[in-house]
Amino acid sequence: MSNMNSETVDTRLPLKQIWPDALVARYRAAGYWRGETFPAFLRERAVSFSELVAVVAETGRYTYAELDKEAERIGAGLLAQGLKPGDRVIVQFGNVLEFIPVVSGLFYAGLIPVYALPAHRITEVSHFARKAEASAYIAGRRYAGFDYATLARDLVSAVPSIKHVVLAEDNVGQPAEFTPLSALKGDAAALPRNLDPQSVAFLQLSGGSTGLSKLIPRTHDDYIYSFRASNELCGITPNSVYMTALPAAHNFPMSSPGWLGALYAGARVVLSPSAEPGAAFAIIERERVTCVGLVPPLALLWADAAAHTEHDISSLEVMQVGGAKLVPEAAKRLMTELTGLGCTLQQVFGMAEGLVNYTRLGDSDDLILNTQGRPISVDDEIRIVDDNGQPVSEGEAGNLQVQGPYTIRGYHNEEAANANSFTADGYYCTGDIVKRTPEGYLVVQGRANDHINRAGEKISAEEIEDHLLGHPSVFDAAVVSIPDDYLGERSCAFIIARGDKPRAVELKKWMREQGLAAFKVPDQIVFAKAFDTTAVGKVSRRELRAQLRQRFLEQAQSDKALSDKALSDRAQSDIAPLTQTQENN
Ligand code: AMP
Ligand code: DBH
Repeated sequence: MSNMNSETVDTRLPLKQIWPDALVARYRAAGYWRGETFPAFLRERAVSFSELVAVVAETGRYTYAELDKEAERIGAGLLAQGLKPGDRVIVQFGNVLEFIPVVSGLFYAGLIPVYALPAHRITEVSHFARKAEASAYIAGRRYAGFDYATLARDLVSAVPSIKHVVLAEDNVGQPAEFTPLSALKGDAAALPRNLDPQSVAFLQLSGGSTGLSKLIPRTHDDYIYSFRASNELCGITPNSVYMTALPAAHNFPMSSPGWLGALYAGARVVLSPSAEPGAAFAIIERERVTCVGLVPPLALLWADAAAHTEHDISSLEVMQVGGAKLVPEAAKRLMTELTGLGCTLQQVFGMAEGLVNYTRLGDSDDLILNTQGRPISVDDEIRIVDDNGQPVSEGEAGNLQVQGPYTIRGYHNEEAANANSFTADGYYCTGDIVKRTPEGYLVVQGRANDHINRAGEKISAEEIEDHLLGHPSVFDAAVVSIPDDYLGERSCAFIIARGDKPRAVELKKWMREQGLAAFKVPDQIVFAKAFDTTAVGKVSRRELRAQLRQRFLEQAQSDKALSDKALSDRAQSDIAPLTQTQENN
């Protein structure tokens, strides 16, 4: 199956994605998998586009030739430290200049990046490090007020496989506790050539629909296909300027078409450390940004701000919106605003596991407003099935399953989860409930599993419940999503206290102190006296969550006079009827 030859470096990995031979042959014959690798295409662009600007960030910019040189220095420097091709390296940066040469350098060295988000803290990062059996951690020293040296120290003591820490320091010249990024150097001749294009290039993170995030192995061939094809559907050319306003390690701004698509095209990548319209608009004006990807709440914020900004943002040609559902009314508002700017709205429904759907730039307003697009590839095989795995009638809603040339066949090191997330014939069960229009476009209706999609950040109910149960005053916890005008969904934790009831603010503060990403701290806490149990006294967590959520919503609806603000204030304390109903049981 692999096209290894004597010159090919074997990255020693159990990290292979196994597509059936017939599919491998089909994807190659169709020209999706071309045997390209990340280092090969990056080196090629350094020649073809050498003097053009590749990356712009707050602290500077690199041409393609400079990016190549910097990637070579970092890659060779890491090998000189004793890392070996195939080793996994946790990478944690905000939207800063160093991020792209670091990732490129890892590719050059045949090292496997594991992408952490800047918001992740020791709980998440140590989990990724263990699952990936990572050997190194590379991060920016400081970002958004957080000092990653603290996290590095905790990580080294928590995960013995981490033998190397490299930090992009801003205090050059001081004696360094960890290797400064700027100090890396090595022999470029030591960099491997001819990586296997079917080997795993990096580990991306899943949103974690159950428990902690899982690691998603993506190969050179499959991922490069996904952004090469995305470039075409999003109009990316060497003249494009792509802005990364969401965290650059997220799959959406990385590959749909993302900064990788932009680099593949020889376009310019602009990293914006802030997605706040004031700051981002100034950058759009300065760099003449043509394309940006946003989550729905940000897109709406931008549309409002665009109406009275002093900045000239007329260079914007495409605004992509994805990561969470953009409801038709919001899409309409957005489209009206964007049309005035001469900018096209594009809906994107994707997942780090693979499948990405886009509305096409020339689609009718009806399709753009009311659907989440259609798959990139005619070889993305979609099934929409009922809970027994049987196909639903055309046009009916059901569970979305997919296999295709850039959708994974299994998570890394997750035997149990793989049994649930993949069918016997290898389709990925997305957990999304969708229906298909006669034109073959998908409309997202909801999802089958209990995660909260908080403005595009996926939060597992189970993971948060597990953490809450660690608090001495929490007897039981159930976490659900509640519709939210701004975030799309917010998280709400129903808590049964043990002994003295803690205050909601204290519980939230305690959660923040657990070394968890801040977006996982429940937005709301509601105390209950008891949860319903089934007749046999056993609780199905899913049913329980559904029931609590339903009651909460019914109650909110029954009191129409209650403003959103008043509702959330009240939710900080007990909600009487809920508690009472529970008492009656
Ligand atoms: P992840 O697996 O963490 O990459 O998250 C992917 C999930 O985000 C999908 O399975 C959907 O549940 C959700 N998602 C992404 N884009 C959209 C969209 N445009 N509309 C609705 N849900 C979306
Ligand atoms: O939400 C996502 O994970 C997502 C959204 C749009 C994604 O991974 C993508 C496009 O590639």
